[in-house]
Amino acid sequence: MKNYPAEPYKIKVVEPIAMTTREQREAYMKKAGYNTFLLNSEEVYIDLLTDSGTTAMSDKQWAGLMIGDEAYAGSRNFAHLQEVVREYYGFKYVVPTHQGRGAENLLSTIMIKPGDYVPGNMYFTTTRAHQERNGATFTDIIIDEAHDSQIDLPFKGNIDLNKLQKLIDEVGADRIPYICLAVTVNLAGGQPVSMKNMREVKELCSKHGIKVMFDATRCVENAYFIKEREPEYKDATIREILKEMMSYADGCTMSGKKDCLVNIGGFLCINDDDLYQQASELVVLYEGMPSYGGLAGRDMEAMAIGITESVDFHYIQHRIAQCRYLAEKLEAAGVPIVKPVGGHAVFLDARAFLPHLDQEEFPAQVLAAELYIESGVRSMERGIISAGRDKVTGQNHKPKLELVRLTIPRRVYTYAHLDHVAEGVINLFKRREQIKGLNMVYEPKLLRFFTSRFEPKA
Ligand code: PLI
Repeated sequence: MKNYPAEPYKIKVVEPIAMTTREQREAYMKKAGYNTFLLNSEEVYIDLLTDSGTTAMSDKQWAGLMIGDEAYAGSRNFAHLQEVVREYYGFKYVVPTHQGRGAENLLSTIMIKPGDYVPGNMYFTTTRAHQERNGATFTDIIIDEAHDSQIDLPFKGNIDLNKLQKLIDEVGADRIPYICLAVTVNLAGGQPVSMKNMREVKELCSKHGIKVMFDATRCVENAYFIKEREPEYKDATIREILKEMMSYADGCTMSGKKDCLVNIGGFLCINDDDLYQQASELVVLYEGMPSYGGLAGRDMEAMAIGITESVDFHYIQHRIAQCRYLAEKLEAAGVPIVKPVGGHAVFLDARAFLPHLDQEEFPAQVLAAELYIESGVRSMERGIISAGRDKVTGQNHKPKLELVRLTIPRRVYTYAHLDHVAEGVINLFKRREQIKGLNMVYEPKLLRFFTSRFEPKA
């Protein structure tokens, strides 16, 4: 008998997906320069590229679109969004943005001065790019274990307080405008941060006058792990946990395309009056009026409703169970994956999968390309290509984690789809020795993983 929760929703609308042949997929992959970002969606059977903006919205959210108030200023949907954000997250101000990186742009621009340091629990691509663009150095202060794919810890996203203290001692608190604490940590495998750690980080930062800014993108997944793994929270609701988490931050950036269950949208939250004033002046330049910030009224409505739906226990329990279901199938066949399984994806360990390849032959990139050819499943490289180059030396960053992310969109695929994914990965694993590396033949300067192109090595 099954030992996983069935879907807590039923299907009202369907979207047919492409059924392709292996020959077609080989041609599509070649045309896309062996970069899964450059495939057309119509060439993909199961799309696990990302969980960002790929959510299936609920009937209530679609109904919400119809009550979009598209006034240029003072839209009622902004008022609704503000009310929901205050109620569920507890922050004083919210500035809508077109997506998460819009909020990162505002936050980095108003808070960073050249020469500053921004510590964080592992980097995220766009987040670090905005920090560096404003003259800061990103410093990774996540616990060491997060860089090892095989260490199984309940809160592998935690900040190492000694690393934080050391940075403060070395550069001085006045050169650390804020700490960026991601809940959960995407590139570590979707790993959560404990409530205890958040509390301790806040205490240490308060002592030194450093602000704590959350990257709240997957905060609901983090709340679920706290309920499951931190005994004192086992009887608390997801909503209560979320609110307490946010009480340890001075603000947050949010990509609404993940845990707010929408296809587009994001926001910046701030408690400080003066910082809010600065953000609301800047948002006019980059996004729009502070009361819509790059979003249509209808999008703000869908996001407000999505926030209320996201804290439903059965929704989030099912989401995490889907990740575990896929992971268990892969592990049973000996496929190396990141442990423990996080909240939004299963990550293949490409180093262990393809031990015969050097990191500069791009094992994760080639694994993602081969998985598509094998099964029509689109995944994403999260290794040396995503990590980019050192801004000073120009050398490749060489992250310890060389991963392929199988990201599960919210409320989109069934367990049968995941069976197909598992079968594709396992087939590839059986013929892993035949897989050769890639040469990079085109490399853009910024965020190269999106558009770089490759050719198979001879
Ligand atoms: O894609 P945006 O601009 O809405 O959000 C940027 C962003 C910020 N933080 C984190 C942790 C993210 O995961 C994130 C976007 N992630 C994408 C697109 C992903 O595929 O994971």
